[in-house]
Amino acid sequence: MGRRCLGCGALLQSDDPGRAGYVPPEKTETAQLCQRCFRIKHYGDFKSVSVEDFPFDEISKSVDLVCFIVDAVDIEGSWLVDRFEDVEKIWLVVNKTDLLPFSKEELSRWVVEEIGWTRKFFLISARKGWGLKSFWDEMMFALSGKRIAFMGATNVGKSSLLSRLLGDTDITVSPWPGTTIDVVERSLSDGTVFLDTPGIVPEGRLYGILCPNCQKKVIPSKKLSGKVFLLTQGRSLMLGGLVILSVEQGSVLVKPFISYEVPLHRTNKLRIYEILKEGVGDWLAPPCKGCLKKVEEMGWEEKVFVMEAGKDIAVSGIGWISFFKGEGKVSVMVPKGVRITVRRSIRR
Ligand SMILES: Nc1nc2c(ncn2[C@@H]2O[C@H](COP(=O)(O)OP(=O)(O)OP(=O)(O)O)[C@@H](O)[C@H]2O)c(=O)[nH]1
Ligand SMILES: [Mg+2]
Ligand SMILES: [Zn+2]
Ligand SMILES: [Zn+2]
Repeated sequence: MGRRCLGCGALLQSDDPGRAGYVPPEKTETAQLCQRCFRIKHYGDFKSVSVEDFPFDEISKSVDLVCFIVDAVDIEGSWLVDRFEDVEKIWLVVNKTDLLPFSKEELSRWVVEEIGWTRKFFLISARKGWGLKSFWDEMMFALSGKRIAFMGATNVGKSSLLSRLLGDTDITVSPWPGTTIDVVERSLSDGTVFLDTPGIVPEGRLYGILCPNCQKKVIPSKKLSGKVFLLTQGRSLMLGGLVILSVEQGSVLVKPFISYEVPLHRTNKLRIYEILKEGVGDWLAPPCKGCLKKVEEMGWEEKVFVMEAGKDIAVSGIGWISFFKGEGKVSVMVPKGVRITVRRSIRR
């Protein structure tokens, strides 16, 4: 067996610069990191590599515990827990809670009541270190000497979490989905083995169809704080040129919770096609021109919901819109296939 990259888990090789794990021939003997990880770490220069047929099921069966990580700002989109047959073995870990403007109690109650999760779960922030001590202590109390895998959708922070827990900065982390490409293994002296794994690519997550530049804008990096908009009948709110909320009947006060780098534009529904043609990709971006072309090729789809105060429309991979006054029939336009969920708001 060859050596693996300490950052992304790829088998190191010097044959094909286009494939995962490449290191230049003069570094074959000494390199700890592949060229791709080196570039991510030192230049923030990301290259996407496709991960095919990763044996998720085999890995989950081979370990004693699966820490299933979900993204607090996209719980529905990163909720792939159903893939696992053996739920007994899963601890749910909700990461990136630092991005939410809600208390731990509010989120905790919502996970139980709205998601219906009755098993063990942790609310953490790998970035801020929140909740890590009790997570670590419980894990070591119950499972020291055992095999533990970190699994979940791409970009939820699996590698960040392991890196932070172990104080191991070799593990590669990046703002883009698809960073880890094979198993990254680390062992403790007591025999505990940690496996960081590639992310599962979720279906219907909006930023999955965008270029790395647009992804960086759409994926929230700062705490979300909604700005209030009043929308009356016939009015629309555009989240960049990616999501369009229109009021068909009634009037509502809404608060979009999305990355501050996605501009919000309020307009008349009648003007949307004109703006999509002339403004989006230009003064209203993301999407950039290239991403807009891709969206147009896929097509748009529109869904209608009856909304009232206390509910959210969550659009996987961009954020959610909270309704907190009024009621009405609204339509949501998104690129075809993007997942939309109506849910009870986290803050009641
Ligand atoms: N705000 C915030 N960002 C986080 C947190 N944890 C991770 N991130 C960020 O999320 C992005 C993805 O982190 P990774 O650790 O590479 O995610 P991953 O799940 O390993 O992703 P893949 O390897 O692609 O499956 C990076 O920009 C991290 O800095 C967190 O607790 N809060
Ligand atoms: Mg990773
Ligand atoms: Zn690597
Ligand atoms: Zn783009």
